[in-house]
Amino acid sequence: MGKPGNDEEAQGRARLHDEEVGRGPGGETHQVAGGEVPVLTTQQGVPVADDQNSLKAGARGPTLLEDFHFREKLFHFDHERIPERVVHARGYGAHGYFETYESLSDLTRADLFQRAGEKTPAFVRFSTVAGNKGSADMVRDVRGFAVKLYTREGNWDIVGNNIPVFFIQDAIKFPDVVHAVKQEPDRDFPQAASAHDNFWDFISLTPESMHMVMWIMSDRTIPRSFRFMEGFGVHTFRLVDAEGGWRFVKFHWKPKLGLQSVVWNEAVKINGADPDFHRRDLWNAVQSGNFPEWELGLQVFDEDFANSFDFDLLDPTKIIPEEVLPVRKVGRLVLDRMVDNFFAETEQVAFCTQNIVPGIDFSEDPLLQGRNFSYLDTQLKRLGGPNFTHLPINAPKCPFHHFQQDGHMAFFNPKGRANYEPNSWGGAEGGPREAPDIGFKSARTDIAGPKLRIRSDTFADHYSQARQFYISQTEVEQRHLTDALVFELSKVETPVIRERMVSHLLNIDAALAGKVADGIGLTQMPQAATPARPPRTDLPPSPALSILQNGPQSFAGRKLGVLVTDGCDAALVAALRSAVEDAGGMVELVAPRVGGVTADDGRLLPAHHQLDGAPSVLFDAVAVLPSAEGVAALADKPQARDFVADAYAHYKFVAYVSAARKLFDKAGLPAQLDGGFVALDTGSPPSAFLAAAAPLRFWARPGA
Ligand code: HDE
Repeated sequence: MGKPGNDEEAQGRARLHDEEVGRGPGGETHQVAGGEVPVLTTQQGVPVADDQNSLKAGARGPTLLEDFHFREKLFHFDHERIPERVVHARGYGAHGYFETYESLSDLTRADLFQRAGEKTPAFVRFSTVAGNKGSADMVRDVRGFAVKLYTREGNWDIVGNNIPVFFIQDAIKFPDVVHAVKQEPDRDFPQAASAHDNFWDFISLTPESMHMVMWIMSDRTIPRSFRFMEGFGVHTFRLVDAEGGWRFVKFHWKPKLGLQSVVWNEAVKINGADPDFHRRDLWNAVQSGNFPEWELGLQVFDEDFANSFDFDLLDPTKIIPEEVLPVRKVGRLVLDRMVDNFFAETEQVAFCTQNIVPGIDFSEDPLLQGRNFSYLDTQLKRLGGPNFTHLPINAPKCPFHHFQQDGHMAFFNPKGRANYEPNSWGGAEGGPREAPDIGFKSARTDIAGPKLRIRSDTFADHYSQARQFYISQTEVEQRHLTDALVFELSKVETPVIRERMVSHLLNIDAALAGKVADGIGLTQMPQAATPARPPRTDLPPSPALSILQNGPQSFAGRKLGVLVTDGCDAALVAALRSAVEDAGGMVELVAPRVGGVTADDGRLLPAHHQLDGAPSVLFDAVAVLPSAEGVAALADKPQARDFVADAYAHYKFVAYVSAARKLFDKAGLPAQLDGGFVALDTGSPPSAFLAAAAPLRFWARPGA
């Protein structure tokens, strides 16, 4: 018996990992002040007597080389880091499952789609692209949305983003776009920011990126939370059925709680107040049992559709609007468990686009084809050898049997005599054999052509869908997009690069180009860039592309920050809390001291945050509930004034009591409060506030 990874072996691996490696030497324990604890040992399992002092020749003498515990400890520490990912270095993951709604056997033979109700274990890692591992969460950037599905027929990785298109059409340009966006090499800044010359220089010389530019300048790149963003497989893939027939497919992940982003001024402040904002959000949601959920949607189409569509669907800078081809929801992804250890799981997880399963296949998209090389290659560098699939986070959860052996850190080499095939050793001794009936088969396609280093003519339209995206946005969203372009280009120091960008915008929307030109102080409008193919202006708006038209319908999953002082109305705070919790939201109290406040009933209300550490940018909406006595001291604090001024400036809904007026006045809020303010002590119950706050922002406020 015993080829690598048979059932028993897979279980053995789990046992080895959990019990032996994880829990130390044979369960030996001893009694200390805190109770019964495991004995500290070296990596070799030798019990350690003193972990505070190194071995010395005399009390003040040099440390001795023979101190193996000291040397082993430092040696291991010195090697704790592995190379961070070249892109997507900052990420955060969670475990969960994918549940199939109904059998898709008519479309694909992929095992996970055969049975309604089937649950497939999943691991998801969200990330930013440009920032280094320690960068802030809320930077303007594309978010990675990488899903590993441990199916019964192997691991399937959908390594996607929260934007359905990409900057470039051919993988050969990937090192260039990544070099351009990351820190400039002579100065090593800016960190995690596209607002610099090199990025916009490259982009303005790469017209194919214009569609993606519209997406990255929209609020899609400042998502409120991983939980409120979409995911996309980006490329066209294939679904292959049991008879070998195939159709094209595009993958979508739709958040159950609706789409939501923050505004830019808020993003800047969140990065200071809580650089781990997205991590903390996912951690808190999962740990409190509010498991985030997305539905998997498919856009399935045949070759006739592909041939008659406006654009080439092998081009990853193009989408199929949902209004043209609806997204069919086929299952749900639920994240219900955080990792035991960040490094072992989230850092060491190795996603590869080449990881597909029978029933799924690639398309000829040249970006996808290039990725299929790059991911495997990058894991070798990052994880140090070819056996990264032996790590528990990367190993399949189904049985697996093969003859691959040796290499760094080989945990599970074949047992027995056969490590090759064909061989003459019969039965189990001979090891696994190929299975033509159930094994992976590529979709049959007829491909022929001259060998050429070329870009297809059918990829030449660079502006039409950029325009379609722009005109699909609400007025507020268009304003944000314009402001983002003005912000980014204002950070560009070289005037010709700024002008070159405006020359592209002229091919997208003249009014947008005009506003950006005005915003960056261009005195003369440049000529429009010469397009490779004349842009179309007849594509209709697609409401599915707007965040605000696909936002939340309730306060579920959202967070209310409640500012309180001593003497605040305990009954009102309690009523508000239960209304928010009934709506599926969360409440956090903010007080002058973290120890809490003494409410009007004499009881202590413990606070989650001290005011300095909890600006209103951390919340989806706020309630300002000071007592008449407490408000004066509050109004003297700049942090309290910022709390309400920012909530107002970020178009948030504000619940309040009359006493808060003094703070509002000092913070410079208008005397005539708008419809985003709901007074709770003059008849409006908390439920009315929550109903009003369902859209989460009061966009009618001036300046939005
Ligand atoms: Fe990636 N990408 N990528 N990428 N990508 C990596 O793999 C690459 C692209 C995406 O959470 C790297 O393990 C090439 C598109 C995600 O671990 C690397 C090209 C999309 C993640 C790599 C692309 C993505 C990566 C770096 C152009 C959306 C993080 C470390 C052909 C569909 C996965 C690593 C995680 C990571 C290469 C373009 C998504 C270097 C060559 C398009 C979500 O292999």
